[in-house]
Amino acid sequence: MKITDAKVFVGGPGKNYVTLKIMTDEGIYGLGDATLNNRETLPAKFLGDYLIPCLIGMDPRKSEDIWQYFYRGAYFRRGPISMAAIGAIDMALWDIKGKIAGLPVYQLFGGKSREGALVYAHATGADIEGLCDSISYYLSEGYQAVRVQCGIPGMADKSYGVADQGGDSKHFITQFGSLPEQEIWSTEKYLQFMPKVFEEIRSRFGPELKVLHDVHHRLLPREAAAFAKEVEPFNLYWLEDPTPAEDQTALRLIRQHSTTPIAIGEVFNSLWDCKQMIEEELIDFIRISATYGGGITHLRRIVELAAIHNVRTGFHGAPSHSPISMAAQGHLNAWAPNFGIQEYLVLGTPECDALFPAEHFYQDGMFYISDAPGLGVDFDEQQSERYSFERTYHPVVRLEDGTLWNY
Ligand code: KDG
Ligand code: MG
Repeated sequence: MKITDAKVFVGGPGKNYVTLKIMTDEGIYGLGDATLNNRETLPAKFLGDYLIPCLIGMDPRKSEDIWQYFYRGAYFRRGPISMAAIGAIDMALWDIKGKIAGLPVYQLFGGKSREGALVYAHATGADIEGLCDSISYYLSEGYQAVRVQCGIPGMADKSYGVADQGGDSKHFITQFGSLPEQEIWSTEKYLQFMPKVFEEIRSRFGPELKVLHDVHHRLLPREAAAFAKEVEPFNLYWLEDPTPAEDQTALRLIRQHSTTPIAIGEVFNSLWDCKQMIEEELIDFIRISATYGGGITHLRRIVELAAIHNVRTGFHGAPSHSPISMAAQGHLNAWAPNFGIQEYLVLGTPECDALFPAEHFYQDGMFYISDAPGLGVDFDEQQSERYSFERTYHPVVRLEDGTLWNY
């Protein structure tokens, strides 16, 4: 069996998805996702200029060797652009493997460890009232876990993860403007207000609700340690990205002072970004995604390492990724012995469903992966002609005195 061709498409409904389609001489094709949020053309270009020419003629069944060829075989390794491109190839090869076997990909890992995978939604509000309305909405939709982000009084801008007032929090997408917007952040105001938000949520919704919160890399290690300790009584399911993710040792201070569970990793692109924090058991959930994490082959290696160190999965799944990557993660979630939770935003607009037809479904707070062979997602090339690339950016963040800060 040989790879005969591969194509990359950039675009989608309200979002630049980067979709790779690998064709073979036996008519079977595989799909992969290389969507690097707000940098979408770069993995697409890397695939087209450098990786696809090498792929032609390779045996698509050799997914391990092909992964090693592009990773170990490269002099300049890692980084989100390169790993998103390798990740898309790897997903597509697993898709082909499943289609050859006539099996859903999770069967190739060892089968299902659970039927449905617990998911969490994004609840947001400009103030506590708005946030509680948003939580109530998700509860009425059957969710058992919600990420909560709230506007901070006195802060000039909405804080991270808060939809514009009157905006649609159900489809919150972190891409803005054709040039970066600027947000102003105050750590002091955030630290004063956020514990009150958790207190109010617990008093209104009780102890059962799984409450998650994303600090989005904004705190210094000492601040994060104090905050994690202060919010312990509210029994968070996780506190995400308390400090900038590149400093693995920053998490030691948090661990020494608090038992609040820590989740990190949505910006990681390799095992080497999280090896130390997993081995030292400084975190509770690993959030690396199949897209920029080098695909299924590499993510599975991380999940295995995490499993022996009591770290559970909590893969990134904001609409930064396409339904192809969400399916790849869905197959891993069905199998992983150390599965924790999956971030899940409703991608299911009619336009998105038409572009990526699939039988996977959400029900009562759980995501169910279909039994279709391969990843179980298709890509409608005719639909894709409706869309093209539109440049977007993440915002940049400054402190109130003008100092540049972490988005
Ligand atoms: O591209 C950035 C987004 O994916 C990120 O801001 C989303 O932090 C995020 C999350 O937890 O979903
Ligand atoms: Mg996050």
